[in-house]
Amino acid sequence: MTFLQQSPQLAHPYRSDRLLLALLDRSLPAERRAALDVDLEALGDYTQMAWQRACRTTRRKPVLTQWDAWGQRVDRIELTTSWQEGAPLTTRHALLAAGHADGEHARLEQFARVYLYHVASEFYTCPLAMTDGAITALKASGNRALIGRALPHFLSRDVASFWLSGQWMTENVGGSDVGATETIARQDADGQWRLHGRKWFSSAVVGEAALALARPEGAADGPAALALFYVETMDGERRRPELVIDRLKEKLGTHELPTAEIHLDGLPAWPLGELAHGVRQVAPMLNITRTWNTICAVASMARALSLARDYATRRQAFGRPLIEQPLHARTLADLQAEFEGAFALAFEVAHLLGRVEHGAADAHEAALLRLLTPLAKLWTGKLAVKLCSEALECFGGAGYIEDTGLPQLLRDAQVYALWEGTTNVLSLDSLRALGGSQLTALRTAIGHWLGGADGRSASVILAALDAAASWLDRHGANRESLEAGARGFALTLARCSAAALLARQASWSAQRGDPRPAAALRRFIDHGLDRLVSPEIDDTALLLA
Ligand code: MFK
Repeated sequence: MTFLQQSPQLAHPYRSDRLLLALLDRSLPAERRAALDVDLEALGDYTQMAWQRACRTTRRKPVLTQWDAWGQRVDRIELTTSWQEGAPLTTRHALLAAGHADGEHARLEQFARVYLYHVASEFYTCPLAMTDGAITALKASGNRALIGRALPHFLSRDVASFWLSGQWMTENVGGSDVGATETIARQDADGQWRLHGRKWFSSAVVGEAALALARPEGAADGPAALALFYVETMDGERRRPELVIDRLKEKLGTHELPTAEIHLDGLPAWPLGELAHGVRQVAPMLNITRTWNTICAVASMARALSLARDYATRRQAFGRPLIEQPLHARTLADLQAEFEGAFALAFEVAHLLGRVEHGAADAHEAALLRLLTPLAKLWTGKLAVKLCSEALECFGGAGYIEDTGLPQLLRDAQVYALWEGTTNVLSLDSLRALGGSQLTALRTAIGHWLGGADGRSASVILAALDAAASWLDRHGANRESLEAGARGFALTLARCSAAALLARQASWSAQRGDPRPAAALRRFIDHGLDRLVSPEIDDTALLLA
């Protein structure tokens, strides 16, 4: 053999990430910035080690053993190496506790950790997200007994006392339509609530606790009659017999994540609050897990681009490295610009979340957070699939070969658009977040972010925002039209927000001699901001056979 391909090398995920470094330098007070460095360095080291290890080893999946050799039901799940490392590593580096520390920067500091750790974690971030959501929903419930019982475990920095929580909503009939939940909550002779039913997707079945939706026996149909319950899954060292794992799912991606179908056969449960309006009570959890989804989508994009960029410097074709070939360089730069927009929006949501939770937010910022959370989730979920697909193409045939580790990036990216609400469910949630009001909070924020922007960028962004506002005026009164165009509307708002945030970063970086964010902004704007569609009333007719 005369020629061998060089494999891509993963640059240090923290030290080489200019976007993350600039974000933290711009946003954090000096002493908090310095204190954070130790954890981010360590997580970057771990992530780089995990990539090198994954390149040397055959990928594994979790294995469920339902019965032991003597006929006992055991429902034991053997986890992959990264999952076994999850609890010690994440308690040591406070992936959950940091988000609930003091100060408006707590969430930013937490999600910087999540961003660095996510891909290496093999989606151990999924149960972490659920646990973070459970912490937030429990706090919002004000249920002091449950808060006192569960939060010291969920927030523990000591692996010996750490618990994970699941979120059990999805059912056979349910899916996105959570109101169709069939699980029943029944009180036994001692007044103890017990859950009976089947949960169809449980992504954190290895956890010690969960929040679950169920219909109190005798309650009416529909979502408003559901209640939210807290459950524990373990009885000392063994799983409670009222929780049965039916099987692990075979999924397109996230293979290391043991997603299970489970049966609840009288599992003891405690209501978080009133025995109704469970969706309203679980909503704080949804918004937290959607933020994790956003940050993790951006982390997958960062990984795909980092490898594609590195490979472009190594791979020689037609007499020169790919990076020197104009069309390849343009392809990568186009991806980079989209990624920079997604990064800016994702971390703005993280920062805003911390500001709102700590009472540091201005009047418009709570409404802004409510709107940007679904917008960021739906846009980054879709973009991750597109970007990972393009990034794989940058490797030619090698991007399609399983043991390069590259196809997994695309398979895993597909999940960001699905879980925690599909793109369409999130588009409709954006309308719910507006609640019939105009775009006042977003307009205020964008005006603020454009403070130092160049005139051309500012006018293009404001024109796209005006177009979205006019679209809303035109269709707001007709629910059918509004819903039919909700995705285009949401994507336009997401792109306008991202562009304005890029403009803010561009002016900060230009003052420090870095012209790259301004170049990313120009290119992002050139890709277009307006994704509005005119709703067609004959959509259904077109689809009929
Ligand atoms: C590594 C990355 C980390 C991520 C890991 C993820 C693992 C994922 C595994 C899963 O995917 S778990 C399942 C995820 N399932 C969903 O996300 C459900 C998707 N469906 C929806 O979001 C529906 O829109 C919804 C269930 C909320 C519709 O329910 P309803 O009851 O028909 O909605 P309705 O009546 O509009 O809202 C009920 C209340 O909740 C209202 O408040 P009020 O009662 O006070 O009027 C709403 O305002 C409120 N609400 C709904 N969504 C909200 C919200 N409040 C705040 N934020 C929201 N997002």
